[in-house]
Amino acid sequence: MESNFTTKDTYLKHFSPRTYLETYYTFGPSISKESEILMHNLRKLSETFSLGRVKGDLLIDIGTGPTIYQLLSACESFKEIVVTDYTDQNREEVIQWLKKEPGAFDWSSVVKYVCELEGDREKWAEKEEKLRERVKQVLKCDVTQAQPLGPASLPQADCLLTAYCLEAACKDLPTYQQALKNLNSLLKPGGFLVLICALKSNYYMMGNERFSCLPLTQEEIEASLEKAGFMSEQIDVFPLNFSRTYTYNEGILYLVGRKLNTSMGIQN
Ligand code: U7K
Repeated sequence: MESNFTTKDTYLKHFSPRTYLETYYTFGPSISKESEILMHNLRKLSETFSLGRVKGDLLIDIGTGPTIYQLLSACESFKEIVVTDYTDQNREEVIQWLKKEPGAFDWSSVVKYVCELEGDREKWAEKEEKLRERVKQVLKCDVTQAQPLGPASLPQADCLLTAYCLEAACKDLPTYQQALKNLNSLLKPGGFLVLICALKSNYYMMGNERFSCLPLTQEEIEASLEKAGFMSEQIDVFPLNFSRTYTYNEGILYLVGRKLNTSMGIQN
């Protein structure tokens, strides 16, 4: 049977970071569904990383896309951050921001919002600098491969973060489960997984182009995580939906899990 799921090749040829950023990450004065979801995710990430429970040396962001919002709280709790994406143009977009190149996307209003959550809106420029300093590498990744980062040798991470990536990268549930197993190998036993997913989403628009998404339920995600050697510690589902012009979804899942310690008896 032929599958119409968006291929990796289509991502390389047709994914436009600019169109995507302008559609989903314009943090304007008029409140949109997209910015409500963004603010919600920023609040959850700030709870996770600033309450001090999730911290360590190395955090790897899987499928960073062209965005950095997801790292704004994490950069306070991790010494080193590695960002990764399959598409060259997404990695280039992030590098532009890291290097403060002219024409880089302006994240400052999002950074200010996070600083306000963390207690001091005025520290936004320092936070930008901190994040730029903590991102040590920008790597290619492919979650469908047994070694998602290829031959790049990194120590196992203390935390993996992944937002809206796996459901876009995986065409069916078995592929999704395998991708989680592939990611498991990048994480220390006892290490944290922070996952954000648009539930039951089957597509998202970028300009006039439709990109596929694997519709997943909370139950499918939990079962897949368990099979892949993770346990879920915190699962929140929020009844937030993207604008129907761009996407179909039924809520946003925010999950914090851990890699099981497979050596018997020892629990971190
Ligand atoms: C709704 C609303 C907005 C998908 C979920 C539904 C978005 C992120 C984005 C992206 C890969 C691979 C493709 C990554 C193929 C790693 C994800 C980076 C959005 C939604 C939804 N979704 S935005 O598409 C913007 O940048 N990704 C990969 C897909 C590249 C193979 C292999 N390994 N992505 N998704």
